[in-house]
Amino acid sequence: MGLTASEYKNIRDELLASETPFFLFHDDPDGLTSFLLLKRFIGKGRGMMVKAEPNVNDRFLAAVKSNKPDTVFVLDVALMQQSFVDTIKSHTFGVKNIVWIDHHQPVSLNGVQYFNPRIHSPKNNPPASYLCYKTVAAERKEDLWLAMIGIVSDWHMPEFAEEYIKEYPDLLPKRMTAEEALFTTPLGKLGRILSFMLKGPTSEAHACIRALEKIKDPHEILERTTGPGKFIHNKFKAINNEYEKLLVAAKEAANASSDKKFLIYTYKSQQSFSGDLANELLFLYPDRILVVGRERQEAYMLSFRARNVPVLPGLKKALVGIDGYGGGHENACGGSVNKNDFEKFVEQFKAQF
Ligand SMILES: [Mn+2]
Repeated sequence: MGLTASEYKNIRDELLASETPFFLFHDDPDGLTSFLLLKRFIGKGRGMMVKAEPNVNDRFLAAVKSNKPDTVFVLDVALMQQSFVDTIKSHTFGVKNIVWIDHHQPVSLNGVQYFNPRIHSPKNNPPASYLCYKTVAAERKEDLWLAMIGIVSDWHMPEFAEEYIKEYPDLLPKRMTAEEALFTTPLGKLGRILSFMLKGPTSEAHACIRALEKIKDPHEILERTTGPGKFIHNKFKAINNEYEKLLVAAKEAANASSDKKFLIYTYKSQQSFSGDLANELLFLYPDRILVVGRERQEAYMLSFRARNVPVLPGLKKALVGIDGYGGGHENACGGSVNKNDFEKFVEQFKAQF
């Protein structure tokens, strides 16, 4: 499970050898905690989120140039462009090493030290935060709380969960599935806090990340016992109020509808909550096929979930003759459909199941 002992050692050696590390990480709890685990281990480095498209490409050249790192670490990001690698390793940029730690579909690039457990076996894909914690755990046992937020948020319950349960029985009372932990325990709430604190303006997200760097115990956030803990909780609360309203409306729609096979819910918001809503609604209504859509100017941005049937083939077929697109995993996927075609799309989608 995970990487080999020599791979973990390799990553450690790169971390310890770097004077000026720069981290590019996915803007979700898994990516964020990966960054913090490595930064806390070496006590230095700067970080930047990879937002929108999970792809490290030329849009990050300026940031690398101004930070002048000797090593760039890329965490929990599925894609990287060869042109980015070639440019930052050129004489003008002077980056010596690029270390890429990921658990998405393996890819191949030149000039990068690539660590992906799926290369060993396709089913071996624990989250990036799991890999980062295993890299630093010998010295940073006290960061287990942080690692567990990232790991469980990425739907994985690690073999060392018992250590966490022993230390924080109030946050995770017993071993359970990651999904159950996400929606029924304070550990799950911490996952949502880290997810929501990254939403909204980037400057606010950065302020929350700086605050999180100062946190030593998760109760500081949950119980607002320190300044940084309070700061993060306040940001979470503002975003969560909106989320809770949407969740209540979605539940009302689900309970009012006579259709118990599908749950189709659309909403308007500045923020995207579709992934979060779809996941929680699937937990609450495990037998339904879910479509959650955020209404934007021209189109609905959609999330699809189903537990008992693959939803991706139905989505693909339902898109025939529709102004829209979609893709993703068999049981969790996304897409977009033009407003003018939405009714027709829903009809075609329902006909597939
Ligand atoms: Mn991940």
